[in-house]
Amino acid sequence: MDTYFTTAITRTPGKNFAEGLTTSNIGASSYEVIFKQHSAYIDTLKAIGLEVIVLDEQPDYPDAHFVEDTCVVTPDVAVITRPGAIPRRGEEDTIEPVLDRYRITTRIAAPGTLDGGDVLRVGAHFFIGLTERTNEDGAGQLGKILQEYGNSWETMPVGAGLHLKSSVNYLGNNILIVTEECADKEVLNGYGKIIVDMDEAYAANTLWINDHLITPAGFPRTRKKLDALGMHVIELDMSEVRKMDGGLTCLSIRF
Ligand code: CIR
Repeated sequence: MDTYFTTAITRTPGKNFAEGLTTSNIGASSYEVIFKQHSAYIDTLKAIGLEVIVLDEQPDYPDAHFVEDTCVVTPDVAVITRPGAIPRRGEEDTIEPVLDRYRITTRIAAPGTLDGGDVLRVGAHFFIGLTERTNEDGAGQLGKILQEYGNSWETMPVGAGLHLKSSVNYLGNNILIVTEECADKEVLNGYGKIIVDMDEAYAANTLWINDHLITPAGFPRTRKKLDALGMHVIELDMSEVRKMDGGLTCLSIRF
């Protein structure tokens, strides 16, 4: 059965957010604009009925508003990650006390590395992407914990994009949204698929919450495919978030 989400944890971007890691070469990002885009994101989550926790900015960690990477939350447990990017290591320590209020917490230990952006939950099954941020050891540690709580898991190598969820996301009802590059991956057989066109690949990072689909603005062919699913589709401008290699899923922890 599909998850019903009630809560989201977010963090306000710091004024130094543009000092965060990025590989995209699409211009300098503006604090005023990202602040507005982030506020619109929070308003949207509230409007669809979630309780939204907004944590204070973390000036020591310019990427800290990408909270998703710091943990993996299931109905039973919150696994605090060990982020793969060294400048981001420590963000997870700021999230653990927040998650302690909701779940038993446990941690990924060295030499494991794991970013939450590499973990896709489809009910009680988890796909763990192997990337520059998530290694076999980190995936194995997470898998063992998930299994202890009755979940299944498998790894999948990710060839393009920063994280697994840059390329594949779950939209409920056994449907995935995938980039063309991931469309034929054997591990994803058995799911319905929305395949985004190559030049709209960023829109594969569409966020599904309780029959609402939040998708980045500016990808009309993907929008049309999402509309055909009959769910409520909301577009949000993610321009400044994208400049820092982020997307809709990474701005919140949902459970
Ligand atoms: C980073 O490179 O870690 C950040 N600038 C972007 C993280 C985006 N996170 C995500 O997609 N889960």
